[in-house]
Amino acid sequence: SQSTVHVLNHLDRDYLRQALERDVRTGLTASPKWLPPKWFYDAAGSELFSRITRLPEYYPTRRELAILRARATDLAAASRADTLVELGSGTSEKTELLLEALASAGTLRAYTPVDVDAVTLEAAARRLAGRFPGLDVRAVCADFERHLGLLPRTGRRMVAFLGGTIGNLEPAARRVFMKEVRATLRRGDTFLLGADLVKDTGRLVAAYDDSAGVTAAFNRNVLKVVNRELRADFEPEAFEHVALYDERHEWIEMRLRATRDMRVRIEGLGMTVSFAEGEETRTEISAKFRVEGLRRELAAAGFRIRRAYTDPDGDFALILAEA
Ligand code: AVJ
Repeated sequence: SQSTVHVLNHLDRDYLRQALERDVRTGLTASPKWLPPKWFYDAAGSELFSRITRLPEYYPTRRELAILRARATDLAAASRADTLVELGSGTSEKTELLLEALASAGTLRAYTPVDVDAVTLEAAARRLAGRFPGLDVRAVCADFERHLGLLPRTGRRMVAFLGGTIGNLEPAARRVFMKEVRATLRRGDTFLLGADLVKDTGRLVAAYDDSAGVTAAFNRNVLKVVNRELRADFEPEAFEHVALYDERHEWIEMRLRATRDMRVRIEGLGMTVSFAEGEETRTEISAKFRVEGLRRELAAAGFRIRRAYTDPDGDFALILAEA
């Protein structure tokens, strides 16, 4: 039986352009300045993120994989899902373990990866369709914060949100997001959430400031995206990569620090933005969690906790919640 692959591109160039325009205008006229992390992920940014996941300092991917290796069979049995929907799927590398477990359990029928980067999305969809004969792969190029309404409405679904990407949302946005995921699900459907846990500050900071400079290149990539898409003249090398841990909020912040006074022309927005030497633009937060806090937030969104696992070192959590 052949697999089928459909790619639904909800993010056409106009939509993407408008969303980027709005974000860049809003973020770079704010004080302090900020840019949302979703714009890291063009093809080059996705490739840099793949390299990050293999860095010695970046533990989350390996820890989550270890949990999946140990628990995928149990998660598949507990969910009895036939349709796996993965938000922010990227290369879908870790997903294979879940798909394998669901296939072995005999329930698997369909897989819907959802990602903003169309190139990475389509490559992953084709790879997994080749790997799982008979699998109905319906990839959706969309922004998971905005397009949950486009997800499949049939079958017994598991929505997976892995890798700790939930940490990119601020607490208020996280509450809204969890409630929206809950609202798209029916009783018996499940939500599988991967989240990075609070730990020693040194290890946290090292994971976002690696010695090879890959995270720095990933951080600066957002400026290259703005240059290309909005005809701007940022000099990425004139910005320094900053990663710090905010103990009060329990999140990592990535910033780009201007190394000198600069005026940047953004032709596509008809605006010029000034940066003072030392001025920092926030490009990402990556919140770190406690298992108890995650349980509480999921319960507040209307989920019942079915499983909560961590790796043996307690670095990362994987929680299966049921609608
Ligand atoms: C893909 C959002 C989970 O926050 O750890 C990695 C992105 N940023 N290094 C994370 C990221 C810098 C990553 N997430």
